[in-house]
Amino acid sequence: MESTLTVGLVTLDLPDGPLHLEALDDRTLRLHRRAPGDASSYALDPDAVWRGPSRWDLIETADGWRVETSDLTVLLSSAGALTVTETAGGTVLVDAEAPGPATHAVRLAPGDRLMGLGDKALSLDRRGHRVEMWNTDAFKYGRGTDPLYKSVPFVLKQGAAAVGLFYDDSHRATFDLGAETPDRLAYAVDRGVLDLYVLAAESPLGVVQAFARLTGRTPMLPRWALGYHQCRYSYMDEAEIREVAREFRQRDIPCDALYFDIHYMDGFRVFTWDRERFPDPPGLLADLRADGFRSVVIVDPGVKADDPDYEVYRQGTEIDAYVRYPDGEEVRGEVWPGTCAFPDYTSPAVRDWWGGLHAGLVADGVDGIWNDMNEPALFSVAHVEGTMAGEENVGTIPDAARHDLDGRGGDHAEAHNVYGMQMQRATYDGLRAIAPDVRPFTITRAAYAGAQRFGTGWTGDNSASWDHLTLAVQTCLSLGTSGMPFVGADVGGFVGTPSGELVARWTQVGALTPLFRNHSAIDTPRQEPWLFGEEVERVCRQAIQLRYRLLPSFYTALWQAATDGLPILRALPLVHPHDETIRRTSPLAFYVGDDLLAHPVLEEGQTEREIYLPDHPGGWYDLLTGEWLDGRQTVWTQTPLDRLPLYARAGSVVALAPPASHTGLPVERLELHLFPAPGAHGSWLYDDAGDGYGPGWQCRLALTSDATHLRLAPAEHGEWQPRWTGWDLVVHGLDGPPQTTRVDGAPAEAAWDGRALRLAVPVGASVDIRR
Ligand code: MIG
Repeated sequence: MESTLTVGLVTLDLPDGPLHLEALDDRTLRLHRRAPGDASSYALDPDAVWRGPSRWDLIETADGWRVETSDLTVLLSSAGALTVTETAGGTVLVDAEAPGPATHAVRLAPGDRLMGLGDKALSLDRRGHRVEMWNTDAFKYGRGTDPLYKSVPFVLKQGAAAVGLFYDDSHRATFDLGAETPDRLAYAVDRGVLDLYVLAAESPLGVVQAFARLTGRTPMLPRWALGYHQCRYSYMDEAEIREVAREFRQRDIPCDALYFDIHYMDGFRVFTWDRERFPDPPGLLADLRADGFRSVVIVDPGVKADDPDYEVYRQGTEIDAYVRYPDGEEVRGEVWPGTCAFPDYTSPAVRDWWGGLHAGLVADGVDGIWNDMNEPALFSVAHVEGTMAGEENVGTIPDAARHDLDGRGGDHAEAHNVYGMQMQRATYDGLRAIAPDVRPFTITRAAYAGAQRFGTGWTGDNSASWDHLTLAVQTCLSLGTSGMPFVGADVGGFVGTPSGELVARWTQVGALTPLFRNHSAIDTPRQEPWLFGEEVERVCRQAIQLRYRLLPSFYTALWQAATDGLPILRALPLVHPHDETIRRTSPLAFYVGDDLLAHPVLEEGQTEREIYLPDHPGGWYDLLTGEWLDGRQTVWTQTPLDRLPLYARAGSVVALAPPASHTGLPVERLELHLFPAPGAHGSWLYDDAGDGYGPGWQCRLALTSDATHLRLAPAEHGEWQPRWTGWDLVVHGLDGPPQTTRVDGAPAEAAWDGRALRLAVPVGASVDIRR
């Protein structure tokens, strides 16, 4: 065994080639077979800085190497098998056998759960399944359909310890997650190489944060991205979309964005408008904007290639933008516009060109871009003599096609899984350049690890069924666990016709998911919230209004995602990894940000149910009634159609905005609900202008409580001054009217309403209540 050594690096010269072990820091390892200087990863955040381990003690042993960082002890056998333990004691990871050039296997303990892996239509814990990484247009997918649209080769293994395994190779890969042998996780990549990152954090949320550090965080999105969005395949013309906008305002249902699906284009040619259906886009979009609606338009990758007068196609040929076969033939496939060519988004020049094409849409008043079909999905691939012999219709660009891969050159087998992500990147960067003072809003269907750096995503063509409502929650939670915090599923279901009850319950779930978009397919009835009778309309209005009331919490959680890599929605096992009751009772409950616990109803006809409140010092408060409930207990609760069970963590301060028809309206006063718990606690509240790149305002709302006093002490940071004229405090958890209430040290008026104390204070005021 020959080995070379630098600080933080060991190389084994194995018979099948070198294997490197590196430490990026004391808890982040990389075991890989890439050549030095190989920069092929599209997943890694180019801005991440790794300082190396603070300690790196390397000892040669009888069978390999023993390495110690300040936190981990790593054994690397002479054949390359890893064993990682916490220096303090616990086992992190044990390889089942030595890795191959493109394989790796890890031992699973009986209680280990396997989360992550992107948008799989499976329960949160994927153990026992076998899944593939290959972006696929999975129209009408069902439970277990695999693969789907996104490929995130990242597993969070939670047992006694939490560890992340990220296999950074974009080629087609498979994970056997204990399907073949229950105690073994096996990874194999086809034509790629082993490039494994081991993220050993102290908690599962820490693993997710470490993965975000590695692959990047979501950018801050415009505030309107968190509003309610209404989509349809398609709103067919100007009159129809104006009518939809009018209905929202007349019916007092909040809405921030309307979507234009493929029929807005002239013969589905990207970057054009159908002038018969939409004669005056700038006029229409300006009117919508004046009424508080943003406009998002779909842009597909396929460029119509059979029309000599089509400017976009012609420009692309001039810069050699399209993917070709090895013999130089352009890859042609059928998509909506007819025969299309496909831009190679793995080329920087093509990304620049594509990004620039959005200038016209932005000038027309378009606010956001929706990238669909970017797996890429091709209805059929044209047979090209000599190069395609024997190829089936693969539904995508054939493997042999050539890509730039940022100058390195390679084939579609390597580029496939990053194609959609690089399209979204081109879009994001284009929008940044065209309108530098505005935060881009992009939404993608296909993705690879790291796509969160370029915006948001949705979960594709789901169906209007109760099981899909469950899948929507599972998929959004899993994507959050996989580094993609800002996602949503089509509310109501895309395929099929939902019942009113399903739309109502799904709107409640949507009100809790970052991307809150109702969408439905062309051959189904329209699906706006008022089309299912008065009761459903009322319930949907209430759920959407609740979302607008919760916007300060969502915006704060978005800021945390953008700065700290925390998911916006947090599956309960990420927060309470050792609470076994969750697994049995509440696999689908989740946190929104730090403080809110959601138990949405996902079953038909469920008008009462059990709800598990996890262990939490000080317990919980029902967000809407203020009722206090102890932790680590199961409560029986009524869930009539209009009830969405939501709880606030004791010790938190939850800010509620007044109901509003859209996010563009100034928020005059914020309502701050204080949910005290014995001891020192508190919450974060973030605010800024809602768009652009100006300063922010971060406030730590410290809340302390003991037998005699309750204190709110806000600590404000940042240059931004929130525009609220004041805060209306609602203090829960008091036994009765207090003896005295002081605001910034001076006695103040406060009203006891029989359950809570209410008082108006200036923004940032400290409050001292003597019980
Ligand atoms: O084959 O653009 O997932 O959201 O409405 C259908 C039409 C193509 C699939 C997307 C869906 C969108 C639809 N698209």
